[in-house]
Amino acid sequence: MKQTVTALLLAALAIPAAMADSPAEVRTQSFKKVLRAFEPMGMVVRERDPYNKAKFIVMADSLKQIAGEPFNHFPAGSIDAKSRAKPEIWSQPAKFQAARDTFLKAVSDLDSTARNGDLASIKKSYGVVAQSCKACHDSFRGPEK
Ligand code: ASC
Repeated sequence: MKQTVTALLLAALAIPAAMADSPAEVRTQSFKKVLRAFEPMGMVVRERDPYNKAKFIVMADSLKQIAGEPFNHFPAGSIDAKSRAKPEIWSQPAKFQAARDTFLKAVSDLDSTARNGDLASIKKSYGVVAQSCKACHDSFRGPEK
């Protein structure tokens, strides 16, 4: 009886590990969070939503807080059936790091502009972030599988 209980407990403990997402899936979810933090600012920049300085600062802060997180989820060779990550991420690590740093700098600059700049300068800073997304995707993200 005691052994059965122990076995059941051990089996239950093993379930979360078996269901855990792959590193690539965790990474994708993390990038989606970043995109969801970025998009509301795009609505303002495209003048679909009104510009409110205090609210924009909150959005820029939120993006800055999480922008680096996906980059903690690139263990070597973590490409699964769905992942669009290219092998170049790991074969050209300096180039990949530079692309990440460019993105994080652009996000930080957008946050500064949100505090100190007007809507026109925010639009420019937002564009630099979007461009840094695209530059990294062009080099390091393959087509949808
Ligand atoms: C986005 C998004 C990107 C970049 C890029 C900008 O909102 O999802 O990948 O901006 O499209 O050109």
